[in-house]
Amino acid sequence: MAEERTFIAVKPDGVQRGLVADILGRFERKGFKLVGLKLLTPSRSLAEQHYGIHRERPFFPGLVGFITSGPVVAMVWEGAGVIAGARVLIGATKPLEAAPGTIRGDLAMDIGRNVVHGSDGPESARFEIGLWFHPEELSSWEPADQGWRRQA
Ligand code: IDP
Ligand code: MG
Repeated sequence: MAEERTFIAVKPDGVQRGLVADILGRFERKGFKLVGLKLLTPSRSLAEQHYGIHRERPFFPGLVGFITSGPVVAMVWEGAGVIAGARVLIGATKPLEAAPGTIRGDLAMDIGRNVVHGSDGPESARFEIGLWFHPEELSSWEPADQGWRRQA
C-alpha cells in the first residue's frame, strides 16, 4: 500500500474541552507520521471552502459558525492507508453511532460537536491539505523506528 497523506483537524469543541493531546496521541500511537501541525482560528473563507461540499445543506451556516468560533488544531498525517485508516480511528459522523474505541465513540455525543475532522478520500485529502497548509509548512522525515512500524 502506497504512502499517502490526510488532513485531520481537532475542531473548536475538542480544543475547548482539552482533548487535543488525546486525539493527536491516538494517531501518533497508531504509528502514523505527523508531517504538519498548527493551531489557528479559521477565517470564514477558509471554513466555507473546507465545507464547500455541504454549502446547500441546512446545517451549513451553523457548521461554518462553529468551525470559525475558536482555535482549531490542523494537522497532516502520513502513512500507508492513512486516509481510510484515520476515518476508522475517528468513527462514524454521528457520535452516538460511533463504535467505542473510536475518537467520536469515546469523546462525543452530538453530530454538531463531534470533535474531529478527517478527509474522506484521496481527492478531499489533497484539496484540504492544500487549503490549510503551505507546502513549506509540511515536513518530510523518517521516524528512526520506521522499520518497527511497517514491514519493508
Ligand atoms: P464527516 O465529518 O464524518 O466527514 P460529513 O458528512 O462530511 O461528516 O459532515 C461534515 C460535518 O458537518 C460533520 O462532521 C458534522 O460536524 C457536520 N454535520 C453533518 N451532518 C450534520 C447534521 O445533520 N447536523 C449538524 N451538523 C452536521
Ligand atoms: Mg466529511
